Amino acid sequence: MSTADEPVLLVSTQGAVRVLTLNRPAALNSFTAAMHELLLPALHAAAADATVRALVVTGAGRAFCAGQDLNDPELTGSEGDVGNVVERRYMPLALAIRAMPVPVIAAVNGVAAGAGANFALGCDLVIAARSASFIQAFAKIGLIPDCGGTWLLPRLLGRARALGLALTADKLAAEEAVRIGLIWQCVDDAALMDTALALAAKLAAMPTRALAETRRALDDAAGLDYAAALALEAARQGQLGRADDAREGIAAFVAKRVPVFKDR
Ligand code: T3D
Repeated sequence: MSTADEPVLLVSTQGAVRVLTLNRPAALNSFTAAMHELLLPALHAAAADATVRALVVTGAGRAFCAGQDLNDPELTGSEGDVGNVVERRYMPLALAIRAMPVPVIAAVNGVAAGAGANFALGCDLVIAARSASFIQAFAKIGLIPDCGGTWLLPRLLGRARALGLALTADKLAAEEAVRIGLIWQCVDDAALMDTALALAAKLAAMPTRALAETRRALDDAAGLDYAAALALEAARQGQLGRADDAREGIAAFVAKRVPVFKDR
């Protein structure tokens, strides 16, 4: 249970895994200016810390995140300008997640709505509790999907399902989200954090730089034709092949020992 004195973002570390917990449970962890002021620096800090090799984001209480706090003075005040909030808050947030040098797991513990849904979907792997759900809530309040939704949804689902979710703003249950390919995995509620942390620990022991380069290559290849994507693979593989982790991975395989990866 959080108190008024608790920070709206909790930061903890378990071995090589950094965990960021959105912590405004009474308002379903919706984003405020104060939360953004902590979240982006926390992402930058994790990115800059060489001891961090995987990141988990989750929410406190019964929700993951209900998107923008629609009561926040930054939005409702005289300076309130939705486009400006999106540009100053959600663009840097979405870009920071996509540029993390370590794999990012969203452990979606409950409802993820609006920018909260797309914040999760922008992560590398999304694991949801069985009771969780995803809502592109924007159309209900006269807005379009943001925090990367217009880019992510059609790529994850195809145009028909992307538009279906965005136009209806209907709730999508976690199991259905797995079935249609929106997220990676759905587990029993009680198993969510253990599953997410075990996966994060597994990824943390893997060649971090190659994992981040895999994300980057997939994203970059999405805008290329086949031949250009093959050329990009060759160029990036060339760089990784000269790095210590690839030498270590190959040497460990040949010597039949467990590799120790250090690149980041
Ligand atoms: O605006 C910009 O800057 C542009 C950026 C936009 C990005 C966006 O994210 S736009 C979309 C914003 N989000 C929403 O529209 C979702 C609004 N919330 C809901 O539709 C529902 O709360 C949920 C479907 C997520 C959950 O429903 P339910 O029935 O489980 O919970 P509830 O009773 O509606 O909410 C519980 C409390 O959380 C309630 O407060 P109360 O009555 O107990 O004092 C509710 O007002 C509060 N809450 C939920 N979502 C928000 C919120 N308070 C502020 N902002 C919210 N987004």
